[in-house]
This record gives sequence, structure tokens and C-alpha cells, in this order.
Amino acid sequence: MRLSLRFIVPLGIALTAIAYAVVPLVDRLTLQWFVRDLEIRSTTIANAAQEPLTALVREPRARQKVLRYFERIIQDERIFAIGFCDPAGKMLYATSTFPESVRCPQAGEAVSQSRLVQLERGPLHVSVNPVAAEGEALGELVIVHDMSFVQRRSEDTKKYIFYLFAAIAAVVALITVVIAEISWRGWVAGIKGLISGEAPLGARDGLGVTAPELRPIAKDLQALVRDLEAERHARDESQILWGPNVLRRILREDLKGDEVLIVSNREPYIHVRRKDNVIEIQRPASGLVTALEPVMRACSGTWIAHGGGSADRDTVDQQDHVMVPPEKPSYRIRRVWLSKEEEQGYYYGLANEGLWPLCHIAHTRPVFRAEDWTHYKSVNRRFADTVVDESRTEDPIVLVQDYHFTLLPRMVHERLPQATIITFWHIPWPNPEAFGILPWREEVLAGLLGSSIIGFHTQFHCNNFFDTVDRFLEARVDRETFSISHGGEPTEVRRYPISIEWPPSPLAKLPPVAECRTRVREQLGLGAEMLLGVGVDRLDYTKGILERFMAVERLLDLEPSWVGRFCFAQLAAPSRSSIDEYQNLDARVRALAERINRRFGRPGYDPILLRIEHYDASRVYELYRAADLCYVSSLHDGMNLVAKEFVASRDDEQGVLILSQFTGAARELPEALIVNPYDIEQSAVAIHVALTMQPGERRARMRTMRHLVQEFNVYRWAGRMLLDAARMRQRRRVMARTRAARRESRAL
Ligand code: ADQ
Repeated sequence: MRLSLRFIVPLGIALTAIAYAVVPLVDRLTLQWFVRDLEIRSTTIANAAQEPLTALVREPRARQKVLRYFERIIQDERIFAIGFCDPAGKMLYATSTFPESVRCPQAGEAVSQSRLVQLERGPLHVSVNPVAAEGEALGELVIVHDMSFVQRRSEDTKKYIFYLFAAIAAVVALITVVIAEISWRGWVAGIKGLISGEAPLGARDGLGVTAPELRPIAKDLQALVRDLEAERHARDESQILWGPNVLRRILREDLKGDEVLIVSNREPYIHVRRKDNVIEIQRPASGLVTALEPVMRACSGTWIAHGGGSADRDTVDQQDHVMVPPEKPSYRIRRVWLSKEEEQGYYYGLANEGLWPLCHIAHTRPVFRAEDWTHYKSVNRRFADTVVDESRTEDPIVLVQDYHFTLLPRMVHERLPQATIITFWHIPWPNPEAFGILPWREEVLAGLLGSSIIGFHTQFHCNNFFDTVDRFLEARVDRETFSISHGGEPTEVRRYPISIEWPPSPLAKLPPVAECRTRVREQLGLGAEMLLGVGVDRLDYTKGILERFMAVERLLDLEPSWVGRFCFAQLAAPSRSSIDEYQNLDARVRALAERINRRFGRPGYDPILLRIEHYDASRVYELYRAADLCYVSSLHDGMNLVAKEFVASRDDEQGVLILSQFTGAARELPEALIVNPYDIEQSAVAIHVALTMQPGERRARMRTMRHLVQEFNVYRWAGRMLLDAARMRQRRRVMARTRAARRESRAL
């Protein structure tokens, strides 16, 4: 409306001004026309009256006859009066209506043929016409016309002109407003299209802007939009809080809703039949599951995993699918069934007795058996077939998880060459010397290089991978572009440090820290003043649980004042318990805890509280919140999510993290107390420092770590992989188009 007024008001003013100027002009013109009319009329009357008047004037007693003649003439409504003057300028005959103020022209006086006379009753037109006979001048015939009709018509003209201009104004305003409105909408739509990038690329001008008026600004606007978008993307990367919505947006906008499949050994939900025959759902204690579950919730894809739960077969449909999470199903698991022998050979054997210790270098010898390798290959083949079976498109995005599936990427690539395969390696990658003892090293490396992208937690692991490929394969390793070309197929090698969801969902159900402290101390039978350290791990020799206990023992040795005032709660989820090495570890961990407790314990006080069991996530978080310190003492760990979970759980900005320098997490969280877990003295001192650290110092360290974990959360981890996949797919499409264009031009 305001826009319309902007057009209408000046238009109205301009038209009023024109009307104001035009009315007197028109008035004058019409007056002239009327005067001319009256002159012609007067001349006509005078000419017509010439003869009769000559005759009448010459007759004796002509006066009455002339006057009657004049009276007849003035019966015409416009002729007001008529008179006859002799050549000397004397009025001889005049009608009674003849105005006194109109005189005869005097002898010798220059007379204008006609003039206007303004009387009180209105304007009169006076026309003086000579009357002559046979060359002799008889006098002048003065014809007076009433001009009041001119005034009336002038009033009418003014009125019509006003109406005319008003009508013109209305029509022009209407047309202007309609055109302005249509143009405005067109421009707005055009500019919106430019801003949103929806304006199609025009074939001719390359700008795609249909409104020609917008073309001059289109280039500038598009450049501006591009700059803003680049800035926004940079901000997305660095500042915007990554969450499920950002992931969904990437899937929708960058990947256009492409199909996503995850392949992992461990399933995110396990159905277990209890002794009382009730089916229970368990969430496994696994960093991988912790990281990928929120991603899958956001993607609604398919997760292919080994169905290892005792009630897994009873809960799937005919296609071996089950929808999860149980409380709000949003994606599906496709379960793959393995025989006992297969599981033994592929999972416990090659993966966990071979590759796991091979990559961790935690001084546990890897075991390589030929039959394990055979099972490993056939299970990889089974999972690869399942990926092909599950994919509804020819080019899905396949996220392959971990060292259980080193051969699968190539197998999938051979069957689905258009698929984008991202393999993420959750554990460390060792140096070439360490890796070189694997009897099937070339097959494993070649299998992995079937991936489009291979991801590691740290650059150090990426570099080890480059060195290993360089050493054992005929491949072109390009450390500048972080890519490897093997058999003409490129694979990018990237660093994607894994993380946890932010905010962690278990926190939503938990009370404030003070209440968690009280509750946990009650559960563990501890006094309110007892300082508490926690360790949360799968029971695995790489986690340094023995070294951790030794550090606690050394602390109590060095600072006996802590006896009775500090205890350490270790939560250890049973893991891979059919492997000898893990059974040994279980026994050694229990024995060491007992020994330390015997040494320093008293009635009602055990310095080590060992719980070898699986807790649900909210209890784990409750324990973190109740603790004064958390000690992560891994001897080697790809990342270690416990460290990040502890940080995320402490919204009170208290608690101290002691972190092994051999974890990937140590590179991201230098504000933790970083220790070498093999150095028992140093670790004991670190526990003492943590217990005596001032609240301000604790807050400063925790706050910085919390910012990092919040910003670099699991959505960002997954999002960056998906964005790289999108970039790669886009590049592939462009190259395919370029190749097609080249082929076409050659054919021409
Ligand atoms: P993991 O070796 O399993 O993961 P980690 O990263 O520490 O190790 O994750 C363990 C997960 O299990 C955590 O979420 C923790 O809360 C949970 N957990 C541990 N003990 C538990 C218990 N008793 N009860 C319940 N939950 C328990 C591998 C690599 C890591 C890498 C992850 C992710 O070894 O280096 O960080 O994958 O890539």
C-alpha cells in the first residue's frame, strides 16, 4: 500500500497542477471561439439586415417600422439589443433593451468591429457594422449579444475539465498501481530467486534472471550471495553448533537424500532372552555404537550388523529387519547371522586376536590363524552381499566401520562401482614395521583401498597408513592431496576425530551434580566426604586398568593421608570374554584390586571398588557426575570416548580428567592432566594433583574442554564425512559430464 501511495500522491499533485494551469487557458480559448462566433453571427445579421434597413431608413416615418423590424430581430434569444447610429454618431433607432453605456462610434473615431462590455447583469458583445447603399454610408448597425451564456458554459467547462482530470488521474493511478504491483512482485521473486540460488541458469546470459531490469544487479547480488554462503559454511564449520538438524540438512541439501547404509560388526540394539523368558533390549558398551547411533537416528538409513543377541532371530521380520530405537523407531537394523565357527574365526580370531593387538601395540602378541583368515574373508563377503542386497540405489553411501571389514570395501566397490564407500578406522593404525607382521597385509590394504575415503582419528594414524601402503603396495601415495591411487582407483585419506553427541542424551534424566554425588556415595556405601575417582571401560588390556590400579596403590604409598579419604570406582564392561587374553585380564584385574584393598582397606573402606558389569548409560553418567576425577589410562586408544563423556557430564565445570598421552583424545584435550600410564609414579602424582586442585583451576580447565567437546561433537564428525562424500559425488558427476561432452565433440 505504501508503495502504491508513492506512485499515486505525486501523480495526483501533478495532475492537479496541470488542471489548474489548463482551466484559464481553456477558458480563454473558448471565449475567443465564442467571440469569433458572435462576430460572424453579427456580420451575417448585419448583411441580412442591410437591404431591408436601407429601405426602411429612407421611408418617411420610418422610426416605428425600423423599431418593429429591430424588435423582430432581437427575438433571437442571444441578441440582446440592436441599434442604428447615423454617420455623425447619433443613435437614431434602438431597441428598448439597448444599454445606455454602449455608445455610437463618433465621427472620426476608430471603431473596432467588435468589443466586449462588462455590465452588472453580465458581459455583452457589441458589434458595429457599417450600413451603406449605392456607395453612400447610411450609418452603423450596432448589434449587442448577450454573453452570459459564455459565462455559464465556462463554469460548465471548468467542471468538465475537473471531472476529466479526476477520471484520468483515477485510470492512470489504477494502471500504475497494477503495473507497479506486478513488477514489484516480479522483482521480489527474481531477487529472492537470486538470493536463494533458485534462479535457473539462463542459457543466453548465464544469469538466469528473467526480468531484464534485474540483470545489472544480478551479478553483484549473486557474488554477494556466494560470499555470504562461503562465510556461512565457514561459520558452520567453526561456530554453528552441530546437531541432528545440521546432519539432516546435509543429507537433504548436499546429498539430496541419498541412501545411507552403515556396516559394523556390533549392532546398536541387542535383543536378549532373560532366564524368565522375557526379551530385553541391551545397548552395547561400545564407543562405535555410542558415536554412530545418533547419526543413524538423523539419517533414517539401514544399519547392517551381526545379530548376536539370544533373541535377535525372534525379533526380526522375514527380511531380517528390525526397526529401532524401540522407543521411537526411526531406522532399521538388518541382521546378518553367523555360525559359531564363523564368529569364532572372523570376530574373536582374526579381528580381535589378530588385528586388534596388531594395531594397538599394547604388548599383547597378535595371533594369526589361517582358518580365522578364511572365515574373515567369507564373513566379509557375506556382509558385502548384504550391502548390495539392501541398497535400493546404485550409488548409496556406505559407512563401513572398523577393522572387522577390511576386505569389504573392495568387494562392495566391485559390485556397486558408483557407491561412495567411507571406511572409518576406530582404532590406531600402527607403523609399517608393526603392521608388516600381518601375513595378509597386502590383501588387507588392497581391500581397504576399495574405499572412496578412509578416515582415522588422528593425522598420526593417517601418516602411518600412508607409510604402510607405501611400503607394501604398488600404489601412488600423494601426501599433498592426502590420497592414494591403487590400480587407478583413488582413495582419500582423512582425519575425522570422533566424538559424542552434545548434549549427551543420558544427562536429560539426571538430577544436579550434588544429588548425583549423594546418590552414588549411598549406592557405593561411601561417606559424604569421601573423594571419588572413576574409571569406565570395556574390560580390555588396551585400557590400562592394571596400570591405573597400580597408580592408585602408589598414591596411597606416597601420600598415606589419602587412605580412608579417597577411593577409586572402576566400572568394567565384560568384553570378548571367550578370548584367553581377556579371561586372564579379568582375573588379573580382580586379583590386583583385591591385593590393594587388602593392603590399604579397613572395615567399611576399600580403596578400589571394582564393578565388572555393564551399566546403562544414565548410570554411567551419574557416576561421572559424582566423581572428583576420572582417570583414562589407555595404553593405546584410537580416540577414547569416556574422556569426552566425562567432560560432557560436568555441567558444574568441576571434576578433573587425567588422560593417557596414548589416546587420540589427548590431542584434543590438552587441559586434562596428561600422563604416561606406564609411568606409575607420574600417574600417582597426577591423581594427587587432581585431588588437591583448586576449584578455579578445575573450572578453567573443564570449561575449555567442554567448549571443545561441544563444538567438535559426533554430528560434526559424521557431517564432515558426509560433506566430503557429497563433494566427491559432485566431482564425479561433473567429470562424467565432461567426459560425455568430450565424447560428443569427438563424434561430431
Ligand atoms: P572402545 O574401545 O569401545 O571404542 P571408548 O571410546 O572408550 O572405547 O568407548 C567405550 C564406550 O563404552 C563409552 O561410551 C563408555 O561409556 C561405554 N562403556 C564402557 N564401559 C561401560 C560399562 N561398564 N557400562 C556401560 N557402558 C560402558 C573404539 C576405540 C576407541 C574409539 C571408539 C570410537 O577403541 O578408541 O574412541 O571406538 O571410535
